[in-house]
Amino acid sequence: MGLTLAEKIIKEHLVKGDMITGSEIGIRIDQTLTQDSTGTMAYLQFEELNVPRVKTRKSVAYIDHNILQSGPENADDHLYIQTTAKKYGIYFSKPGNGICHQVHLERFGVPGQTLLGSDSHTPTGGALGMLAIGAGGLDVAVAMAGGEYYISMPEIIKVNLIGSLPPFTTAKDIILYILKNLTVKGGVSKIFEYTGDGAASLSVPERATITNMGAELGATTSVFPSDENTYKFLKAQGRGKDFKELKPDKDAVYSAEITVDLSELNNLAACPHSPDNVVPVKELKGIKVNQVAIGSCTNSSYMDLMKTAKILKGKTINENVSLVIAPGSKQVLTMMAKNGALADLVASGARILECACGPCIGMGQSPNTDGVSLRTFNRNFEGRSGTKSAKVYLTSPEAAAVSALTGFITDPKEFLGDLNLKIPMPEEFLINDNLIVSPAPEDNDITIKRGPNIKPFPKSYPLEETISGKTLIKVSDNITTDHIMPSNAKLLPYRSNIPYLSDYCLTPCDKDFPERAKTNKGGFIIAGLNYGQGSSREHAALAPLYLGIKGVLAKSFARIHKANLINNGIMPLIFKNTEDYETIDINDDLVIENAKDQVKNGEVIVINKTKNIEYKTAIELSEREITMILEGGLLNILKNRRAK
Ligand code: MIC
Ligand code: SF4
Repeated sequence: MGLTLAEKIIKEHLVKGDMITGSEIGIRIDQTLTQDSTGTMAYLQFEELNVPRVKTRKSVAYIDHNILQSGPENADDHLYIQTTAKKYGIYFSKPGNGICHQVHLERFGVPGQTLLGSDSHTPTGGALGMLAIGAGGLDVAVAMAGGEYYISMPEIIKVNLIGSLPPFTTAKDIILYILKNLTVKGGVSKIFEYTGDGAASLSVPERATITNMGAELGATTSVFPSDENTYKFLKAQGRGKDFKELKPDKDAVYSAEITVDLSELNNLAACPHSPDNVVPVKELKGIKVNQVAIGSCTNSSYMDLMKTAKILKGKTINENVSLVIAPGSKQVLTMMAKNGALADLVASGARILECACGPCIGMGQSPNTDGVSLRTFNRNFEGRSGTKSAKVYLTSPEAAAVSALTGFITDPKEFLGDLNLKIPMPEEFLINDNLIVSPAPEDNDITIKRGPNIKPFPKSYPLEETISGKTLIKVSDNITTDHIMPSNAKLLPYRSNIPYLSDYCLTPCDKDFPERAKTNKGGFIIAGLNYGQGSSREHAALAPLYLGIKGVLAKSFARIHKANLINNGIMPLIFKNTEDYETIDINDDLVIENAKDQVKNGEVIVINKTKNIEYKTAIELSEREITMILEGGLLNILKNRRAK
């Protein structure tokens, strides 16, 4: 029986387990990436592992999220990451060099290799035919130390792209179309493997828009074959030697198949407040726009911004619109500075931001109260922009640029007439890696610089026999990590200070939650479906751990967040009867007896003493994960092992 492309890569990296859907496998990791908002934690954890040098083929630390320096915290964290990288064998991409996923694609990604990143959009690398997965910082730290990465073997879904895109319809519209159909929970435990003539026709940056936003489906990852277009991109990046042709076997067997006819697609937009709330742009016609933001790891490539520049050239943006543009990398920005396209952007009224995540993670550029912001990004969760009442729509750069000109949400087809927007792949990108700092040789005496904002991690303890506590909060479906651990310009500087951050934990859902948790010395969280979707931030597990959360009872969990809870010794419990969710209220007293045996058996009875009801819950753990829950988290296990 033939293999899919994802199976081929997994097979080549398989260290533990068998490739049977749903069973746990451990894979060897070739490359890692971190960014600064999760990186500080990942490197603190790496240090705890006591390994003198990273053992991966390549590890890169990027500074792209926490770039606003309104106090010393971010700069201190950058210095901590830079000195750690230098010491332990990690390449360091300085602030200004660009967004991790864009730069990694340009300068480091290699077809057929595995990449683990402490950022949920790491699957962007699938555009090059990598098996690229997002994870919590601790998992990335373990991978840097040479440990394998564990997932349950996903189902592999074939996405057959046929036909070709109509004018002004883009890769963004392909993934928005898939999101509309499959929703933000549709990809959990799945790998999406793209094939077909339509896939072959897309350039690497276009493929990257799709694999990037596969994260919004909740997918483990997405992957494209490595073909002629991959070679063209790598060659233009001066990395033709990294190319390797990769494709699925002809008789590969997939769990399911989806076909998308590109010729039938429209310009689409995700409406507030979820990336799967998708409608045709033309249905939004006439909505007044206050802000347009172009950039983010989804749509900030050279081609994306050149198209934007072509649309804006010689024109002025609408007087009521603020247009901000954050190029994905220094490479993109310098190329556009040299060929004059940057001048066209500036002349049209665009405000050029540094090459970083910027507004995507609420690092500035929050919209006005009740404002409408049209963004080329991947997430539009409520409040993520920094303005709770803002309405954020997600579109392609084409739709964003024309809307900036008209001041209203506008379908590019209606505005652009016969403008030729084809931007060919450059023969050569401008290559200058002067902002990538190489690590020091192995024997070095580099001193790591630690700012005063770095606080110790919260402690976790082995599981007790009887666990009791109150229901501290009850939340609905699709709660994101942005709800659990909000991120914005004010909070991101505290990513290495869990005690501080924990005062904001789940406050978008209930502002009294942290106080209630502290008063009751911990307890339980009750949630609906797909709890913890979105980012990989393990702070969404560390802050609850600090607040004494013992378990989360949910209808289902998002993959990375579930792994982060387990890594930190917090029980992810799944209601066997989803109606039970309705019967629990805040402040109910819950008890779990014989916890250790129940966890080992995979079924945990939670007794609601207040209501006199018992809930059957499943705790779906591998042997390895059972040990983590019993011993109070992965770091404890690794430390105990060392002490023996
Ligand atoms: C995001 O897009 O939410 C982030 C910020 O990049 C996160 C990482 C983080 O929370 O620091 C992600 O996607 O993993
Ligand atoms: Fe940065 Fe936004 Fe991409 Fe996250 S989604 S890595 S914040 S650009």
